[in-house]
Parts: sequence; structure tokens; C-alpha cells
Amino acid sequence: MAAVRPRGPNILVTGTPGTGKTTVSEHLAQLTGLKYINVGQLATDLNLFDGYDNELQCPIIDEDRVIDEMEDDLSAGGNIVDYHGCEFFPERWFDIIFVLRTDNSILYDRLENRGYRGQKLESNLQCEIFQTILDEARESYKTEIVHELQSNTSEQLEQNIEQVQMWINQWKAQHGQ
Ligand code: DAT
Repeated sequence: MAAVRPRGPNILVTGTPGTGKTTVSEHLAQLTGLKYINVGQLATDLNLFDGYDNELQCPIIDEDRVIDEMEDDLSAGGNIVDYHGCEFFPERWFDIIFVLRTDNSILYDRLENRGYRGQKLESNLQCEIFQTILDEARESYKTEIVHELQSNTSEQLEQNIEQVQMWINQWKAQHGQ
């Protein structure tokens, strides 16, 4: 049976760092009134870390504590969640998953602009080349709720925002909201 979500659908926007999750999610939250949850930022704000990943050169989030922190919001519904991973979230949380994808050369420039260098830059590019996050999403959720979106250009950004908005409106109509 479908979950009851009084505040609207829960959407996960995932993908390799630099593919545009924050950009698209913040726009969507503004346009729709859904709550934006940036999981990396939440972990930083509340210091929910559990070690350090030497390969990706970033702290490892404490998944159990992050889930505890998010549970009330996700149970109520109406959230846009932004994170570069997806397999540790409870499957029941999400109504739809969007996996953003970016061509290598474009992603390289975005990550370099962000100050990524060496191993950190390489590991993130490999993550995109091997479609690691898309595979993770397909393995962790029903494939029919996992959608790949190309995120190379500002035109595609606009199209993606429009597509997700349309989906939200449809969901609300179907659920009498
Ligand atoms: P993420 O949250 O996935 O790490 P971001 O939203 O911070 O990514 O975007 C990284 C950079 O790329 C940022 O400068 C905005 C830009 N960007 C994002 N999506 C884009 C798109 N579809 N077209 C052009 N630039 C984009």
C-alpha cells in the first residue's frame, strides 16, 4: 500500500557531486514550497560524521544518526532530499528518485572550479563514468521510480525543473492535494 504523505511527495535528487543536485533542488523547493533537505549540509550542521573517506577525501556521514534526524520530516512527506548517494535511506521514504547525469568534460570543469584536484577529482569523475549512483539507485529502489536526467546545460536545467514540477502536480492531483 502506498504511504500516506500529508505534506506531499518525497523526492530524492541524487547523482555524482557537481551534477547539479543543489541547483535543481533549491529551485524546485522555491517553486513548489516543498522542504529542501541537503543531507551533506545537515550532517555538517549537526556534526553527524563517522570517519573519513581517504579516496573521496571527504568525511563519512553517520548514516543511522542522519536517518534518525530526517525521519519525522520524511514521514510527514513534502521533501526534496539532495545527496550524492541513496542506498542507505529507507526505501519507503521516496516516491520518486531523479539521478542527475553530466558529461565528463563538463563535470571535470565544474569540479575543478569547485577546487577538486588529483585523486578527489579522479574518483568523482570515475563515479560518473561508471554510473555508480544510477546503478545504486536501480539496485536500492523499484526501477520504475528511478529516472535519469541529463544535466549539462542551463536549458536542460530548466527542462528538468519543469519535468519534476509536472510530476509533483500529477502526484498531488492523484492524492487529492
Ligand atoms: P551538486 O549539488 O550536484 O554538487 P551543484 O548544484 O552545486 O551540484 O552544481 C555544480 C555547478 O554546476 C554549479 O556551479 C551550478 C552548475 N550547474 C548545475 N547544473 C547545471 C546545468 N544543468 N547546466 C549548467 N550548469 C549547471
